[in-house]
Amino acid sequence: MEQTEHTEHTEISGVSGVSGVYGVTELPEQLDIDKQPYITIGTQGCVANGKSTVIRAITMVNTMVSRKEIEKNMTIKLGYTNAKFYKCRVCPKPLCYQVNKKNCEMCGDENELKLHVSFVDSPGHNELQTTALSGAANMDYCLLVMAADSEQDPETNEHYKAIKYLGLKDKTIGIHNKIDLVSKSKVMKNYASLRQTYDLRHIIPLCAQFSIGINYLIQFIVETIPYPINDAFIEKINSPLKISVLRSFDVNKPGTPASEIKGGVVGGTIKRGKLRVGDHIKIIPGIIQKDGQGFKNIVVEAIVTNLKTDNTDLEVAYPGGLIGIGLSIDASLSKEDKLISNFIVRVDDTINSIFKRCKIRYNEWSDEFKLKVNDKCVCMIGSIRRQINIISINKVSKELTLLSEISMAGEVNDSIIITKNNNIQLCGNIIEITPE
Ligand SMILES: Nc1nc2c(ncn2[C@@H]2O[C@H](COP(=O)(O)OP(=O)(O)OP(=O)(O)O)[C@@H](O)[C@H]2O)c(=O)[nH]1
Ligand SMILES: [Mg+2]
Ligand SMILES: [Zn+2]
Repeated sequence: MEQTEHTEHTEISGVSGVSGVYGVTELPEQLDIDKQPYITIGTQGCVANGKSTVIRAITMVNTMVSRKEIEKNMTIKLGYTNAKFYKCRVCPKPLCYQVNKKNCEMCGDENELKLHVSFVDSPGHNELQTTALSGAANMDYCLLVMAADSEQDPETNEHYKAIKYLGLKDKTIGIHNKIDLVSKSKVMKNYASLRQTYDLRHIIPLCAQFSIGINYLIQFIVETIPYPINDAFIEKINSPLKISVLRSFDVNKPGTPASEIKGGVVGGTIKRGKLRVGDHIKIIPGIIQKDGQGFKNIVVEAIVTNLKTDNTDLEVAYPGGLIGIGLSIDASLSKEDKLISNFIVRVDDTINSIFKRCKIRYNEWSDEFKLKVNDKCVCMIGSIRRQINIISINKVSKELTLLSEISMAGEVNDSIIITKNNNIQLCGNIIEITPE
């Protein structure tokens, strides 16, 4: 990466250099689905349609953990939980499929582990749409949750658009939730209209609140999602490291003695590559600070001190789910999600750049888009969210140039989403970067 007058690096002392493990080609037999989930399933859908309730019904875990979320009974931040899907070799379907049960609940036999997934629970509220989009951009499969009692659902339409533009339509399971709230004939009518509105392969009826139909959903998940370790996955993990930072924390409780204070922790999803304890990484574009009239970014370098998925310690982490990454940085840098809106790459990465201006090629233009030159919009590259100005639009070549006041990071081919007033305008890929 080019260092410019606006780009500084924080220094960390005692760094002994890059651990010499890169370039090692991972073999499939080194991967163990028991240790880490290699699949991420996200939820999408309008506020209060029951996304968190569906995840709770499957996993018995409440993904809403912050006080504000509990008080308001709504998801505000991305929620995470891992789940292991087992199958009893003896018992009949669908009850043979059980979540987080090593031994069969019915016959006591040892279950067979079929899938290990990480659920990402997105908020549905319109104002939190970019949070939902950063969840959507990191999922392999999606549960689009619709509610049987709501006729008009413009927000779910937005989420459906996101799924479509992100190329996840055929990896989405529609869930027709809250069927307990309306009559059977209304459910059927509503189902027919969902079929008209959404071009999804599967829409499954459910009452998540009382777990009615949940066994069938669990069976469906196990039987339709393929085993994750395949050639494409091996290629992905043997590519250069890139992580989307989705959360960041200070895990020290007030009053922790100085000798026990831990460094900063980020929650990230590995998009490609692998990360080991001891690796030397950089966080780009880094910390943003006001600088006179404008802003400057400070790239943060660090050593990985520990890795976790849920509560399991890992020596090496691969794509899938949210990985808790302990870093050799001051925890005040990462408190309260301060490091969201960044990528993590190897310290010597040269593929990604830091920039304010780029050109993108978008996938499709719809007449409902209201984008014009000089419009102020929001763009998302991974979890990086920026206010941008549209500099030019060429509808013939489907190219658009944008400029942000604050540095972004990424590489050619990264996917990008542009929204205006919380409506998705278009999705595309970066084709040209003007580095700082
Ligand atoms: N009757 C009924 N209520 C349900 C069902 N599923 C969820 N609910 C209720 O609907 C409300 C919203 O559920 P949540 O799971 O929080 O919805 P959400 O989609 O996660 O909401 P946000 O995260 O805020 O977008 C809660 O009060 C649930 O108890 C269902 O199948 N039937
Ligand atoms: Mg929720
Ligand atoms: Zn059994």
